[in-house]
Amino acid sequence: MKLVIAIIQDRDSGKLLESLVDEGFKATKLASTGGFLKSGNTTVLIGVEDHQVDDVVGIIKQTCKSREKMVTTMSPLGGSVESYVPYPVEVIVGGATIFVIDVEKFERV
Ligand code: 2BA
Repeated sequence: MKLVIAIIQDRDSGKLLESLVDEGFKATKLASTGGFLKSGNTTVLIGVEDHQVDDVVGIIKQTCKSREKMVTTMSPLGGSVESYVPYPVEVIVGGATIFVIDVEKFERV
């Protein structure tokens, strides 16, 4: 058995969960926060049989879109570390960041 962990954008979570449930997969949604942007994202846990991993990854690819986000960062003014000016930087946020890990034991009691 495998555990698929997908970190996705909040706005894709409804569609992904709906598609997973429609296809008969069980999933858990967790509220999470990205370390870089420090803004909310969604982590979805999906426990599946080994042969189902590609199907789940396919559903994630179909439902989660990458988008550009503007981040305001601080830059030293004229090389001086005492004065900083804010400037916008564009980052592309996935799609999805997907980890697939082996499950040693699975039980439902
Ligand atoms: P964040 O850490 O908030 O990162 C959001 C986006 O900012 C990233 O999108 C990437 O485009 C950019 N970024 C992240 N760290 C950066 C850095 N040190 N320098 C420059 N740009 C940087 P994604 O790569 O699509 O990641 C989306 C979210 O997935 C991340 O949100 C984080 O919550 C998670 N994630 C990505 N890679 C991970 C990893 N190796 N381990 C754990 N979580 C990860």
